[in-house]
Amino acid sequence: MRVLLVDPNIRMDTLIPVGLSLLSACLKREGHEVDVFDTTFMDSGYQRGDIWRQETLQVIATQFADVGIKRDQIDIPAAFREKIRTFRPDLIAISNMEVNYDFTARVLLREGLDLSDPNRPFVIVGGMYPTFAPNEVIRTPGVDLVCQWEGERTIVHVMRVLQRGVGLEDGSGFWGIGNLWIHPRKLQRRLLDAVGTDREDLVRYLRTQLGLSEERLLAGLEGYRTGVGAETKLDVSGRGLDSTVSVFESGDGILRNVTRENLEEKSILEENPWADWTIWDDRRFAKPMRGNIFRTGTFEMSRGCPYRCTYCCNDGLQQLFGKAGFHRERSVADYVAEVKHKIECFGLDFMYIVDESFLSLSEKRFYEWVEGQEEINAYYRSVGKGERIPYFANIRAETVRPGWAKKMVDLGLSVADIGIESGNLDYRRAILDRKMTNEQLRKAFEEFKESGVKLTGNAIIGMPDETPEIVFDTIDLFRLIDPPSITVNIFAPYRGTTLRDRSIAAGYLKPRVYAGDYRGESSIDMPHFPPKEVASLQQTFILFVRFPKSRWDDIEMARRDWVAGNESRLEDLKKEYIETIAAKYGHRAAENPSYKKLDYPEAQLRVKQREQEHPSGISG
Ligand code: B12
Ligand code: SF4
Repeated sequence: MRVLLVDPNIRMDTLIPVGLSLLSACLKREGHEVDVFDTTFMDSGYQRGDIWRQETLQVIATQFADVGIKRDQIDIPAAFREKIRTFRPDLIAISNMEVNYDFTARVLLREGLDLSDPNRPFVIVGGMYPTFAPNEVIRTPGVDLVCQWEGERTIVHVMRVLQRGVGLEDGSGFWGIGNLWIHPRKLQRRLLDAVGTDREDLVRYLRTQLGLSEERLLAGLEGYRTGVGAETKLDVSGRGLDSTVSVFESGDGILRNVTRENLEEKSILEENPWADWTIWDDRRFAKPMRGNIFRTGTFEMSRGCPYRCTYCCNDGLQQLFGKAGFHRERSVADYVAEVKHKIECFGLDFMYIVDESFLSLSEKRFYEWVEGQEEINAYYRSVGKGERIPYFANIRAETVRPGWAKKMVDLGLSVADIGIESGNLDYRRAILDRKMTNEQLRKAFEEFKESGVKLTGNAIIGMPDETPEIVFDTIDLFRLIDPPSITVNIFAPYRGTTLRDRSIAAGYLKPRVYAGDYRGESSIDMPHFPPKEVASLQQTFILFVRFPKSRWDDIEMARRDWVAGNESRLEDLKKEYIETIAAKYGHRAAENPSYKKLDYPEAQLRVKQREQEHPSGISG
């Protein structure tokens, strides 16, 4: 059967998506045919994500045009319809973050799907946004299924049901599949008969005819937690599905399978095949990093973070799935084998490790990884690519043990992030649930600085009940630490996080509002610290950190001017910063970016050769 994976990427964020690549590998292992509809290089009308970082001096402008990459002017809904017409998928599988859900609902589902066609492909939506807003997503016209969190096992089970073709109309065929919400076709059809295919009408109908209040429609997390409706225990053993499940059926006929097997059984990371990258446009490998553009591959060594910062998805995931067994690790040997294979097939010259807290691991595992990375580097040398392959990792300050920073740098660590977030200890501890001391943060940076790596310190500004004074505490801590590189994000109240709930309770955010992109969009509105003020501090944050305090009056004047709509003073300061200070921190654009397009057919051929060596498919 055929599955069309969809990445509704709206801001030209490159990097190979780990989640969809794993789903593709799982589906191919079952014998399904997979294709992808990827909007990354289509002009969606949204500004490119890295522009915010460039304009606020966080990164050096890199020119995608220099490596032949640009956004194409394409009628996206028409291209989507054409893809569906030619590929004829049995399932359309869409991956969403909060920032691109509105685009998905409006542009792809509403304009791209023919809701009146009874034989239209089934649609499943997964990723972080559906995980935390299943109640809303399942009611989007065109959506049949919603996957909460991990999708590897779920999508395979869904395909088995579609293949069997039984219980599709009333949704009963899908009962028992872990992490799944179902909107039976029968019910959808009843709605369509009643109101036609217009989305606004449908939403109105759902609200009024079914008595679903706005609150109810959006009570995703709460509804899930309390299991709205009657609970039925079902025995579905013998159907190739999980053996017992709870199904919650609410009055509106939508079914929720509330199983948590994915986290409690054998770790999914132990049974996953290797990610399938053959589905992606080669341009997705091009990742700007510190002024260069590398041929980058994405890798996962562990999944889930043991911490619970209140603005992060891990807070919500642990609320949904519990802490036990949440942080899971993959075998180092399997990881090493896959990295070598991917370097060979895809000509990588950079590794981006997606783990959220790379050093949250035991000493034994750390040294296992050291050996593994040495093996990867030896391989990299043997194919004449260089001494060692540079890599990126996310690091949490308290997890940096003595000597580890040096080891990581010796092995090729080239870029890494450490979250400072707020420089005010009380705020950081009480509101963000980040218990580390300022001294721990300073020391972590010191360890890496001594080893000569360009570590990035992350800040978040504009968080609920934060004040401009607290932001200046953060600026002071950044001045003390003096990170080689700085990222300044604007707080985004993503669904599923404690800080979102706090923002709503304080009246800073309306429950229906989508959180924006934290690189540059304010979503909350605090009377004592309005969005424009927050934005002005993002504009000037790096200047306040890097210039001597004797220049602060100039910077403050430029900030006030900027708020009033006059940008010239700020532009002059930015120019001065780039000319006099940025270069000192090594911020300069590479003359010859490393990314080169690889001859894809050849890469695919090599993957095919490997498949013959490993008959289990693309897994190792
Ligand atoms: C690496 C990463 C990036 C990379 C690469 C993203 C990419 N191309 O995949 C970069 C740097 C480009 C990036 C960019 C952004 N990111 Co980011 N990113 C991450 C990070 C750290 C890891 C992602 C990952 O690979 N996880 C591992 C894989 C296995 O998990 P997964 O992708 O979620 O997929 C699994 C399930 O979700 C599910 N699933 C996913 N899709 C589908 C689809 C179907 C049909 C099904 C059935 C299942 C399913 O199954 C998958 C396998 O189990 C996450 C944090 C996290 N915990 O995930 C943040 C995270 C996803 N990012 C986030 C954000 C906000 C962004 C940005 C908006 C801002 C930014 N960081 O610059 C942009 C937007 C990019 C875009 N595409 O629109 C947020 C999303 C919050 C939200 N609720 O929406 C997260 C959760 C971090 C956070 N703050 O909490 N990001
Ligand atoms: S340490 Fe990072 S990934 Fe972990 S909960 Fe905090 S912000 Fe999220």
